[in-house]
Amino acid sequence: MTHTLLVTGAAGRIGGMLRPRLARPDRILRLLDVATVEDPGEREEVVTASVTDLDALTAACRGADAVVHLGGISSEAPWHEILDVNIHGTFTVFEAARRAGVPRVVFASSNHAVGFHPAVDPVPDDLPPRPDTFYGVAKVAGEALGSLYHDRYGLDVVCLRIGTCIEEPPDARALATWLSPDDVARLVEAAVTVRSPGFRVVWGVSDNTRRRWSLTAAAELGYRSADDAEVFAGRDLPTDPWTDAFVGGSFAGSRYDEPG
Ligand code: 15L
Repeated sequence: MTHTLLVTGAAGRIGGMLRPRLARPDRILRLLDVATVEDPGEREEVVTASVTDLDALTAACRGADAVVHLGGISSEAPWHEILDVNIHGTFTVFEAARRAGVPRVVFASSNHAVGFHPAVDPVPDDLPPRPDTFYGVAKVAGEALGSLYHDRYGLDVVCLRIGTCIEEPPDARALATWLSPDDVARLVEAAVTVRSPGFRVVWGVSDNTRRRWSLTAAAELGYRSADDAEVFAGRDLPTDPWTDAFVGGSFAGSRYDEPG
């Protein structure tokens, strides 16, 4: 049987990592973004729409078996933008999934939902919200929406508190927080396919030698990391004073004031 995965924010960095890695002969990837999705393949469908458009999202959800919600602004931004794209956009995704009868949503949350927690070792799976930015507040809101849509409507919802998901660690902090391109695909695959997860919040991180964040909850989904940022440890990577202070590193340390 062919399965359809709707991926929001598919033209973004993580979307680009996932497309080749989630491709399966029995799977259609339905790729939604406001930006251009480059070179769609045979088993890829493109939907040009904003995550804030409920009608478009509901139409895109029809016939899908799961939604992987990556769409949104990927770092700190003015409040009204975060509110519209990241908070309202995430509500729209859950509501569209419910309306269209999609049983599962995998939500790309972030370490910045809990970024003002001290960077202790180990950091457990069940950290309560402590956002370090408006961006992090939106991730907390997304996790809360996931909890509501699970409890109220029975959707399976897996929230991934993603670390630094990029081709190679850009700084010293990422030697601990890196989530490799192959590992993010392994994690999303586990979250999409595990039987009846209910509502879960797990860390999204590779099994780095310097990792502080627990992988116990992610392992319960069936995720097994195969990568370790330590292979990049010999490089002269920039560091900052916030790495060892807060889970969210410089997002917590650098002050942002709302313009105006
Ligand atoms: C995130 O959530 C951001 O989207 C990304 O740009 C990185 O800053 C990452 O967290 C991180 O914490 O390294």
